[in-house]
Amino acid sequence: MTEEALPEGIVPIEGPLPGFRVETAAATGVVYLNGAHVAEWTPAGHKPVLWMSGSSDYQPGRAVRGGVPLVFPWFGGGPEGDRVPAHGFARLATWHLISAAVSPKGTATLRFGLDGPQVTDAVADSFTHDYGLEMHVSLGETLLQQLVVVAGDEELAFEEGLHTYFAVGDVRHTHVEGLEGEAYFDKVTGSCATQEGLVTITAETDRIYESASNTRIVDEAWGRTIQIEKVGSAQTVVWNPWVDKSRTMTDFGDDEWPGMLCVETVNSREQSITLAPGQRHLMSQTISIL
Ligand code: TA6
Repeated sequence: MTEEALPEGIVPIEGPLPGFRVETAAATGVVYLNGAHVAEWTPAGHKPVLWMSGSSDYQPGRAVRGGVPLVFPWFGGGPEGDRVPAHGFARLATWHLISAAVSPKGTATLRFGLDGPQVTDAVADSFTHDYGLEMHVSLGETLLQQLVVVAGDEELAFEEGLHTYFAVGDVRHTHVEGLEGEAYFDKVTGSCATQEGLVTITAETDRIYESASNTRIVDEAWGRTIQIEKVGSAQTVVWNPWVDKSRTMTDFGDDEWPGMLCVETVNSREQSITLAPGQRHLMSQTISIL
């Protein structure tokens, strides 16, 4: 799709990464071609919903610290913990724009594609090239993201995620509803547990919940509730690095952890996906301010 064909309300940008800025009556936002990465989304009349580190890298082929990094074809280090880069290579690859449109109400919909054969770097060579990905992003009063994975001529097994960084007023006065009673794997302690009551953040928190439920982030400091509705996802990951872990990340400011909370739409480990040749899988999330 050429720049000339872009509808009013969507403009190309070159910095800090190539991509597109959305400015409509419904919302503003930014999506980079690097990883089809939604970096900003601000619905009209609200504070920014997505968090972005002030220390993030913006280099093609490097992860961006914030917004909605895409996880494919493995989560973290993969089922055996031995895969690099962390969270796979799809978020580091340059996607292409398939189409762009703006609705009469100002919802901007951009569709991006990544074809397996396009991804030629050495890391991707450790994974089949016989697949296709599409990321559909609609930015308006709500944020809708749809990740479609299509298997080629071979069976395709993968993990996936939408690793959303949410902006909150103070994570110490924020809780997550919708995960009560759910089993989870605690990556901090290495043990399994069951969620008792609301999820509150009082230390480094890194949990993979076995839950297909919708969730709500209740931000007391900013007086807002963010709802995450999901389709095709069997797990929700909740992550905040807290003090010590933040200091180990060069692209994460030491004093930034109170302002963010990751609530992620995921299929990993026992919930990884296996597609038959030619089969498709859709995983989506719809984010809204209640
Ligand atoms: O989703 C939580 C997590 O797996 C954490 O363990 C932490 O590593 C986080 O992702 C950030 O990963 P990244 O590779 O973006 O630094």
